[in-house]
Amino acid sequence: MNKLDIAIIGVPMDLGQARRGVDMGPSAIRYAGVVERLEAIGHEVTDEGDIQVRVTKSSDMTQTNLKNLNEVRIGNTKLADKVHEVVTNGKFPLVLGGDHSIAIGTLAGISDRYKNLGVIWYDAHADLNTDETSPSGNIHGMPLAVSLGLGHDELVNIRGFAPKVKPENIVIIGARSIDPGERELIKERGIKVYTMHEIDRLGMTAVVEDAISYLKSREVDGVHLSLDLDGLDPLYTPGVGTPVPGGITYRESHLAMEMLEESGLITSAEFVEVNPILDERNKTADVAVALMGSLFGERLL
Ligand code: HAR
Ligand code: MN
Ligand code: MN
Ligand code: MN
Repeated sequence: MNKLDIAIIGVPMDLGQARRGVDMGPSAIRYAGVVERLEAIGHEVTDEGDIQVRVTKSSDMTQTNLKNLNEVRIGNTKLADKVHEVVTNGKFPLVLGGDHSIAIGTLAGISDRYKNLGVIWYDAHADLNTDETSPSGNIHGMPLAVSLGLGHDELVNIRGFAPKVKPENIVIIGARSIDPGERELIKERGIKVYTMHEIDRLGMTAVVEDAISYLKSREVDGVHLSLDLDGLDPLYTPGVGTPVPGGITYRESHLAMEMLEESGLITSAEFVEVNPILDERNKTADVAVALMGSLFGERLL
């Protein structure tokens, strides 16, 4: 286990989707003992507190079908600056959500540090919609497209450059709800996707081994893990806003985290979509923290 200097950043963001309560995700994850858990492994952990998300509701002047565009942009800009600061100081950013729109800010904050950043997107969804293809107008369904430089300018250009990632450096794991526009984009850009079909068929061991060797063949100089708790089956993580049945199991997820830790590739991470209002006794936050344990080197023996 490599001793890390981990900086925890909470993002109480609930404006990228329609269900309130996901803004309490960072509190629920802290309550589940994230700091103590990572310290017990032997890491240096600093809780940097929360990014201020809800500013006074400013009237949106932009003509757009995107919900809360202005506030999502402002929150993500602050997050991006904070993540950039943390990375510049040599720390490992661990971002706690909040809905998945915050990946826009996280990726904007880290990507100028890596010339060839890899991304692992662990999620039931592809989050590859743009303002043109989105069926909902919810920005949490768009962050991966935004990071590719596709979608609304105000989101795409956070921190003044785009794109943040290359399509061939992305690996999606666990997808089982993909919209028509997303499917087209996946094919057109050649994005690597391990749907539930591949996980069922090959098993999680082969999927993660393959994902790791794929990213190595891309010669990535860092890998960001963006883990949406709805990637797991709602049986294990009921406290999410858009549950999709038929998901990844608890054991498979631990295995994936352990294998990613052993690869030594992961240089930043975020855990998103924890909604304590929809949860059962903080179960989803507990699972998030347990998975972080595995990702950061906790082992049974
Ligand atoms: N694809 C749908 C949309 O764009 C649903 C997205 C739900 N997204 C998340 N993130 N929970 O993975 O609206
Ligand atoms: Mn997501
Ligand atoms: Mn920089
Ligand atoms: Mn999702």
